[in-house]
Amino acid sequence: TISNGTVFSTPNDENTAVKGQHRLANEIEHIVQEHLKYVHEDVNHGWDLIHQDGEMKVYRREVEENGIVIDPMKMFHTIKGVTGHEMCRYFYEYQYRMEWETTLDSTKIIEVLDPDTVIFHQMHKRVWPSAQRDNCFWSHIRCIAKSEEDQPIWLVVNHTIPHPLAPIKPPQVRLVANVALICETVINEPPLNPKDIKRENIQCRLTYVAFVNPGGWVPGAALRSVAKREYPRFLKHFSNYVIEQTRDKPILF
Ligand code: 18C
Repeated sequence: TISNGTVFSTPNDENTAVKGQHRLANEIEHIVQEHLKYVHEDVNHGWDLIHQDGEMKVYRREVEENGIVIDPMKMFHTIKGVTGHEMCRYFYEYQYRMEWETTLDSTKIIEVLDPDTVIFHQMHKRVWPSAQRDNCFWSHIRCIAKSEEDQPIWLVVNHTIPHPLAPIKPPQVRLVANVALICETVINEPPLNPKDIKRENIQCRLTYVAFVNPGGWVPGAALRSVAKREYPRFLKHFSNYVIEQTRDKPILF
């Protein structure tokens, strides 16, 4: 469906609810637009490159709020052989979550708002000596067309919200996160017939941003070292996971 140059994807055809017409629609729209606005913000000022591995670059901005470390993270990567849609699809869909997410003890869907928007409740692994963290968030996938010729942008945003079906149960601590995975597909040496595009002709340019408040005090130095280790690990592991999953499948544009 094209309206004003914007295409809202239809990934899932079991339409149980009308797309984009639910109580969180306005909030989600606002957060999605914020992410799109800052996606090309340059990282030369105030951001430290804390990890680099081939095409992968991980940046961090050191920020504390009331003595709690809430460093924003921003990472870039280029992944060969996959599309932006594929990266976002595997990131969004519940059934793959435990196969690539290494920081979780559990995940469940507690509400479906529309085919592109669900609410998850997740329990993270406990990192000694801090309390275990959980997170309740809406997750939204979207396709944004730029023009007829360009490949669309695909994105997923996960944003914490309270929910009656996910009360906070101490000693667990609820973290507050706002993360976005934003992907574009690049087609190299495109064959004349688009049907002849092969995995070797495609790559995905990815930006991932994370604003995470641990939701209670944790030793800052420990948090920074866990983050420095875990974010690159996540990105590498998740990318390899999608490469493996899609290798012998038809390309999902
Ligand atoms: O985006 C990711 N996952 C999404 C889908 O599951 C999810 C995003 C969540 C935001 C980040 C959550 C961070 C949780 C940290 C809990 C404990 C870490 C466990 C480590 C296990 C060995 O919607 C992928 C997210 C990749 C996250 C990388 C880790 C970030 C570390 C941040 C530290 C948080 C503080 C808690 C522990 C401090 C210990 C001293």
